Amino acid sequence: MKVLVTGGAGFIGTNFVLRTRATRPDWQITVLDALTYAGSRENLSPVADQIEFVRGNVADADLVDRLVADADAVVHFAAESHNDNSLDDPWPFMESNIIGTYRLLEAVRRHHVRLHHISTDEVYGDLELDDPSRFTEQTPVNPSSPYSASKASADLLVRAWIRSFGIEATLSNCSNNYGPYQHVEKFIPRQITGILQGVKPKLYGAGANVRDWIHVDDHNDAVVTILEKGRLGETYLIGADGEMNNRQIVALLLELMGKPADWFDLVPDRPGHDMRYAIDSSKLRAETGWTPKYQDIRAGLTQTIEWYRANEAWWTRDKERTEQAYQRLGR
Ligand code: NAD
Ligand code: TDX
Repeated sequence: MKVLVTGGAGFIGTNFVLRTRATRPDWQITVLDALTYAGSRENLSPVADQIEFVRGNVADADLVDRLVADADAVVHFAAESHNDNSLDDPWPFMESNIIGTYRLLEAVRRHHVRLHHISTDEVYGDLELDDPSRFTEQTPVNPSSPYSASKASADLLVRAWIRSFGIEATLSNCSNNYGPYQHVEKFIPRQITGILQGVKPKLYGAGANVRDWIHVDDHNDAVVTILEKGRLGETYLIGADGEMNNRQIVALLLELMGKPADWFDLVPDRPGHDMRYAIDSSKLRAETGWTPKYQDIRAGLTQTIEWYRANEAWWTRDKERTEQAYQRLGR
């Protein structure tokens, strides 16, 4: 199978390409990535001679048409992905996430190519802390930030192209990922790399917001499962029952990295900050048999901390610029 992976040089895409080279060696992989600040071609150097790499924009209609025409399936990870950036400058999110997805949809429609669209639980808005419910495939979209609104827009386009044009597509909405190769702007790597540099973790607001954490390998295994066993036209929620509040995550990182439990700062909150995400992934589990392998976040975080410790050169180049940007935002 010839698979076009968009955004394959970013956090989840890199892990997807490295992992599927090992688990699906018969797949021929082409990566399309614009190499924004969030993507790095070096991430793919272990498999550089086994894949094709194209630097380009998913919003470039001609390029996307050419690459899709040559593929059997597309896995669409490419997106601007950071909420804080979307609050600072929404436009790149509109172009990459909405127009980029539209260009892909038109290309898969023309060439009858299978598409799997990667999305996020953030499209469903947020839940209260004391609400026992979780998001399901029936939850109405209700996004809060320019980022999540752009992802919800893309999801709605995919659903419309399925219904109106009969394209062969599936969608998945996953909860918060952690693991190797995640950009230092994101919560967990920001705190791990800060602690490694002797800087206290920074919690937004009171640190009470809850996220539903999943290891990136479990997300990517679910994506492969949906490609191989998912029903066309369907949406699947991906989650590993990993709800924790941000204070609890920081407490675990401090313990695992040998720092006192009170060694953190509270900083001004993110505007519009979603309170809680929680995923009910029983549809995916019942239909495909997928289950997460990382049942224990302690083990997953230990592996992630070790990766950042061992790969300092990978993250130091982005760390200073990222922290300068946070300083401008007061966070
Ligand atoms: P990331 O920011 O680490 O990587 C995004 C990649 O896409 C980068 O390599 C970047 O260069 C590339 N890219 C951005 N705009 C592009 C464009 N216009 N054309 C081509 N390439 C472009 O993001 P990530 O965390 O790996 O997220 C990947 C996907 O997974 C996104 O669609 C995101 O919405 C979704 N997702 C992420 C999470 C999470 O916790 N990180 C959870 C659920 C869903
Ligand atoms: O320094 C910080 N301190 C802090 O308390 C940062 C960077 C974040 N936070 C909080 C905000 C959130 O409650 O931690 C939580 C996680 O923040 P992010 O890593 O920015 O993730 P989030 O906003 O939840 O979105 C993530 O999950 C869904 C990804 O970035 C998205 O791409 C994905 O769609």
